[in-house]
Formats: sequence, C-alpha cells, structure tokens
Amino acid sequence: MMSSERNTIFALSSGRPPAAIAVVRVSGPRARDAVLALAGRLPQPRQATLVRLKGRSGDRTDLAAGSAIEAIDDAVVLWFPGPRSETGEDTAEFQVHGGYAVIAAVLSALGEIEGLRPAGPGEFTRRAFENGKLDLTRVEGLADLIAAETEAQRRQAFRQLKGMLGDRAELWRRRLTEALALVEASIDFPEEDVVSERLIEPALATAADLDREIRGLLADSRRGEQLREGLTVAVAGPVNAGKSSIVNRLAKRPAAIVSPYAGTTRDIIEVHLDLAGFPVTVLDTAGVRDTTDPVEEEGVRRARARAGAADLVLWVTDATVGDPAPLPSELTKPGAPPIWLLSNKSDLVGRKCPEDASERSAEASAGLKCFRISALTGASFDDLEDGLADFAKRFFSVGTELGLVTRERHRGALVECADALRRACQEGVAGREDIIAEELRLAARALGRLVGRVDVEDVLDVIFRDFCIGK
Ligand SMILES: Nc1nc2c(ncn2[C@@H]2O[C@H](COP(=O)(O)OP(=O)(O)OP(=O)(O)O)[C@@H](O)[C@H]2O)c(=O)[nH]1
Ligand SMILES: [Mg+2]
Repeated sequence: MMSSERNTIFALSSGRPPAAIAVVRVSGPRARDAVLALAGRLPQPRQATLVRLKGRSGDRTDLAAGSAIEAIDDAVVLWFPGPRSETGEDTAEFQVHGGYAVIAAVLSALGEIEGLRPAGPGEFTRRAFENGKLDLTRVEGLADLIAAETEAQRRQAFRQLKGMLGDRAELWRRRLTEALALVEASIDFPEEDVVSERLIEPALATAADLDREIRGLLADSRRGEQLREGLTVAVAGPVNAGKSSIVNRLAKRPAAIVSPYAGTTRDIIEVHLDLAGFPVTVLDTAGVRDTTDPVEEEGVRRARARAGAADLVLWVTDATVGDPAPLPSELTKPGAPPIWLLSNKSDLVGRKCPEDASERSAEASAGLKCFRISALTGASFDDLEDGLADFAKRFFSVGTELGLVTRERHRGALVECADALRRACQEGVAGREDIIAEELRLAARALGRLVGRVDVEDVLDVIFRDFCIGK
C-alpha cells in the first residue's frame, strides 16, 4: 500500500551509550505518525517540548497476551515539519535519557510503526543532499567536521560546510552558463562575422578569467588535502639510536617497543599528535643498517621509502657513537624532505651536535636544524616540540587562507574545468563557435560534478559511506 511512499528512517544520532542524554532522530513522511505514536501529541514546530514517551512493553513474551503500553521515559521532543528541516523532510528529534534500555525501548517502539525502518550510515545527510539542502562539497565538509581532530581541521571543515568552495563553484558555473549563452547566440548568426565576434569575445574573456581564478585555487600545493590528512614526520636513523624512545616521549605513551637490542622496530608505527592545533602523524621506523635478515631488510626498505615521502624527517643518531652512518639515498636526492638532526642520549655525553652533520648533504641543508636531546631524561624536548609546532604552523599556512581544495575529487573536477576553459580560449574564433561552446559545456559540467549536480551517482555511495549512522 505504501510502496510509492518513501521510507521513514530513524536512528540514534548521539554517541555511544550510556550517556546523560541520547538523541534519536526520525525523518520522512511518517515522522508525524512517529511523534503521535510515542508522545501522544504533536508539539509546536521547532519548540522544545517535554513529553512522556509511551510504547509497548519491551518484554516480548507478553506479546501473545497483548502486551501493555507503558511509559518509556520523559523526553524533550522537537518537531520540524518539512521542508524547513535539516533533511528537507518532516523530521522529529527525541532527546531521552541516554541509557541502553531507554534507547532500545525508543528504537523498538519506532520500529513497530508501519513505514519506519532504521537508517543506514549517512542516510539523513543523503536526504538533505537529495532535497537540495546541501551541495556535495558541504556534505564532505560535514563529514570532515565530524572527523576533525584538531582546531585547524575543524576550521577548514567548517568553511567547507559553510560553502566556501561550493558557493564559489556555483558562481563560476553561473558565469559560464552566461558565457555559453553568448556563444550559442553567435552560432545563430553564422554569416555575420562582426556580430559573432562581438558575442564571443566577452565569453572568452570570462573563460580566461575563470581559468585564472581556478588555477589560483589549485596552486595551493595541496595544503587543504594535507590538512585533512595531517602532516607526516618520519623518525629515522641508524639502529638503536633511540628512535622509538623519542616517538614514545612525543606521544606521551609507550606506543613502540623499546629495547637495548639493535633492530627492535620492524614495522612502521604511526602516532597521531595535535601540535598547536595541527594534525601531525609521527612515524617510528626500523633502524637503517645492512642486514641479512629478510624481515628486517623489508623493515629497512619501508623505513627508507616512508622517510623519503614524509614532510619532515627527524634523523636520529646516538651521541655516544662516533662517525654516524651516512644518510640513505632517499633523503639526499632532489625533492627529499627537510631533515632535522637529533643527537640523542645527550645524558651520556657532553658532546655538541656533530659539526660535520650540516655538510653531509647540500639538499638536506634547507631548513636543517640540530637538537641535542635525551629521550631518557627528556632534555631539550620542549625545544623539539616547539620547533615541530612551528614547522606545522608554517607548513599549513603558506598563503593567507586555509586551502579550499580539500579532496582529490575537488582537484580533479577543477583541473578538468580549467583545462576545458584553456582549450576554449585557444580556439581561433571564426567558424569555431561550436567547438568553443562544447568546451564551455564540458567546463560547466565539471563544476556541476564538483557541487554534485550532475554525474555523481558513482561517488555518492563512497562519500556517504564515511558517515556514521544517525547523521
Ligand atoms: N641513556 C640513554 N639511553 C637511551 C636514550 N634513548 C634510548 N635509550 C636506550 O637505547 C636503547 C635503544 O632504544 P630504542 O628506542 O629501542 O632505539 P631505536 O632507535 O628505536 O632502535 P631500533 O628500533 O632497534 O632501530 C634502549 O635500551 C633505550 O632505553 C637516551 O636518551 N639516553
Ligand atoms: Mg625502534
């Protein structure tokens, strides 16, 4: 009977119970029935209203005998008739006490109502997207906001959620559509070159402007994407120098095994830190040495590869060992990350940071810093942590604003758009109107994909899968 009607979905939208309060949300055409069934009446729209929720007794064995309706909990209920709701549909929110049994009773009472079913991950947000409440970049911003672990990530995600990229793309798309209209008009005057040129020139000027603006946005060296993922600092160096001890002290917990045996660390161990609001992943790696043990050899190979691909390398040496091993080739080749030298176990010696260290590699000397530290006593760790926080700050705030291109998907769509615009601008005007029109159409389509207006079915499932249930 209800087959043509959309399902009404419900889910626990707050965190893991038990908690002081739990929020259960309902969205869809039968949300009104759900409120009436549980609360007995419909509150004023958008007004928090205290009601007693009632439902069938949770004891299933009573069912045969006709189980009794009983009070579940006193709750605050919010009723948002569509389309003025987060999903655009009728939506209700029950704020109940956050115990397991309370939540179970509310969910089970909702499940008994015809046309209601539990929501899948991200399904509320997906409905908001489908009802035009959010464009796709905002949906991604929302996912990032929920996942944000540091202050800078939160700021970036919030800007995305507020449409800093989506609104700009929509504006570009509108300007492109206007330019396209001019070109199409010129196609209607094929014999009159003067008219045609007058129409096409402003269109191409717009295309050139947009091309410049978009490339400006793309020239942010992937800071936006990197802020989502975090800065990577690899701790590397010869065996037994104290790399794992340093990582543990930075992490303030024993994340990696420390032992007096050389070759203790084999796999890469990742530790996530919040440095001055910026996300930093610290990698502990296997000590670099020549070895015949195949497992350790693989560890060394991975260590060198990950260090070579990191954003910063902390090269650790043991201050008690003279003549430390040379840097591996991954760290001396052009484009290698900056390297800071950490002379560890300073508690055992009075020596200075090795003088020859800065001469070892011309490439590595950019941003070269030297720290004399002790992972045992913590000596000079404040300096090291301050240095890392400064590095993260500079790394993420190159340019004046945080990146707007926060995902590979954005970058792909923008590159495609800018390439089509450039091709359009390179066309000679006379007689090429149809090709210019086609390129502008392609450019507009790429922007449409960015905000989720066209061709997005394939990415939707991927994007919404990242959400939790109840969002
Ligand atoms: N005295 C002193 N000992 C240290 C210091 N840092 C580490 N050690 C000791 O040095 C030994 C090796 O430390 P690890 O942290 O396991 O060294 P690693 O570089 O991770 O070693 P591998 O994983 O085998 O490459 C352990 O016995 C540590 O207790 C330090 O600052 N001072
Ligand atoms: Mg180790």
